[in-house]
Amino acid sequence: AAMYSGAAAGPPRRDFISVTLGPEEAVGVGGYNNSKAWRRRSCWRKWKQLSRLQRSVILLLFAFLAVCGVISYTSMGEAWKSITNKSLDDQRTEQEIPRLKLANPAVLPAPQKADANHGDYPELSLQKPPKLSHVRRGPSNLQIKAPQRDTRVKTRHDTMRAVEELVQEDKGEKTEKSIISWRGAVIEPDQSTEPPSNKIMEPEKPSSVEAEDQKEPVPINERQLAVIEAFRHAWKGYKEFAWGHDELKPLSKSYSEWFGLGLTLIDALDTMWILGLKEEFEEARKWVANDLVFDKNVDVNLFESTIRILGGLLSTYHLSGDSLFLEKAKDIGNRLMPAFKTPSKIPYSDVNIGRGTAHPPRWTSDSTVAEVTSIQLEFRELSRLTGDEKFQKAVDQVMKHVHTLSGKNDGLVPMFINTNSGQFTHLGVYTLGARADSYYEYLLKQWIQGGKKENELLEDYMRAIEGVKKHLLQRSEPKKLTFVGELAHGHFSAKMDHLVCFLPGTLALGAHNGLAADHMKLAEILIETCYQMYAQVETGLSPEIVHFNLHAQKGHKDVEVKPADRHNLLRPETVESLFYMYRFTGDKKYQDWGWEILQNFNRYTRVPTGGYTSINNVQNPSNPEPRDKMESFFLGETLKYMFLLFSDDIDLINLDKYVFNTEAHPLPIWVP
Ligand code: DMJ
Repeated sequence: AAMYSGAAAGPPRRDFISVTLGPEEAVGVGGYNNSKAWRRRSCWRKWKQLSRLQRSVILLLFAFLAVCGVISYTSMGEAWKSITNKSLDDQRTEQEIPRLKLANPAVLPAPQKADANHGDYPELSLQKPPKLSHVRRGPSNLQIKAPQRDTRVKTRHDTMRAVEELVQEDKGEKTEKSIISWRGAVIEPDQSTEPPSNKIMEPEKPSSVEAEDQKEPVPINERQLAVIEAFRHAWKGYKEFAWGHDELKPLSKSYSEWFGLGLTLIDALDTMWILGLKEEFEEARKWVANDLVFDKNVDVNLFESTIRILGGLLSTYHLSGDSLFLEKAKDIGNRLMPAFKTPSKIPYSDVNIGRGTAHPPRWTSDSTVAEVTSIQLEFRELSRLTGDEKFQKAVDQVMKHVHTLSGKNDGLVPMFINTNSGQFTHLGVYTLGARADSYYEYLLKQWIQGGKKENELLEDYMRAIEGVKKHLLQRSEPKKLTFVGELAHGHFSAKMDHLVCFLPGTLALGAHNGLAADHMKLAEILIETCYQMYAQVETGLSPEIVHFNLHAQKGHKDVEVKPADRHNLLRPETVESLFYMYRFTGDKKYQDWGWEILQNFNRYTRVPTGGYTSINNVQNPSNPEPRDKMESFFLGETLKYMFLLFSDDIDLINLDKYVFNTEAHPLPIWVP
């Protein structure tokens, strides 16, 4: 090695400083004497041989290097100090957050608590942004266009920033306003302070119209392809044997009518859009344009036609931007309005959409609580889109009224409500299953839809989940599965409808939106139970209702099935919850469970000539007893949630922009 010095004056002259090489380098250079004395002597001799100038340069150089060393030592010290302080801050934050939680403990009742398998749910998760590492940040290859540019993709940077903000809050910089709590709920400040706004704004454009740049396509994976194949097979049967009718009867190659409004076709529109089935979508659109007529002397169920038809049309309008669907939505929305002309303003269950008359079922003046409280997302959105406030007013009034009613049990509602008196009837029976289920779902979802401002909805939701924990949770034997039972006049029943399996997904959605972290924990243990309702049954398909064993008995599983309950209607709830769980945790086991379920649908419910059928006996793999009916929600919900579950693209219906109605039709979250 040599160092060139050009510092000397006069004619250029090369001065060399020789550097003694270490042993390895010196090997092979010639004779080799590496004794200490020799090295010392040789160095000294060389130093002496240098000119004065050379010596001065070298000394100067050493002095310069020494100064640099001192400076860099001081600045590294500062940096080190700040790193150390930061990590202390971090530790402090971690310790203070649990303290915040302790102020509002939301603990599962003792028997359900702390299943070791599930570990600790990270404390920060109660307000932390979703885990996004598993999801593709790439765009979708579909035409779904996100409504808001700024929030479309959450980057790691965003995640870090959110955590930092949390730390800031925790340090007291936002002090009093930073967090409000409601019996275990911890809510982000901006979600909680403003009063609800009932004002209908200017008519809105569909979310897809406010489109942004085309995104790069995200490739569809094998499992998604299998869903597309299943959908096509189902559609083939519908198209050949039931086109334009409500439901396919795949075995008899015919159809059944419920409302006579092409229910399956409308329910499936947005699924086709999401799956990218353009041809099928176009063909169905033609039918909507030319053949869908609501001016018919026919009684329809308010709830069913709202969630399937109105919801389906609205979401298809948003995804496609095609005003045909909005026109049709307005038409059906207007025709359903007579249902609200009751003494109590609690709507009747049935409406004649041609005549404009409404009535309760023949045998009673009661309506079902779930039905009158699960039409809000759709009517509210219709008001927002049309600028006509009557739709929203009608359904908000129902919620406000139910909010004030007595007869609840720690937030749990009875199953019936009288359209004359406006009071709950048949008091004392509480379930999260049929007739009450989507009341709970829509409390949370309306709160999300409206921008997390309507505190009464949130209060009712939080109170209800506390009620579930207090009255309805139990653990089964032998696997100690936590399940949601029912309460009838003070007596606990270990019965759980498959319908209840919407709950893990809803709880996870709430936790994702900043609610109590223990909701996520409960979601995790409940989805395991819902999965077991499939896995413990001979066909791997869940029955409509199960009873859980509360006591260990030799040879008995957790799940018992009564002969009257062993049918499967191709329902979506478990797959729906699996989708939410996968989106929020990235845990692949949820995809695997969904995959098993899809395979079992293919094994036991697929009809070779086209379509899928509900079955009567999930316990008999050699003869599951086909029922000869394909429910519209199989295409509207079950296959859609399957497809989304298998996708790693969070922008394929981004859950920070859309909220699914109870029939899996995504509607936009309102942005101020
Ligand atoms: C669907 O119509 C909706 O999901 C509703 O909320 C419950 N029943 C069916 C699916 O099971």
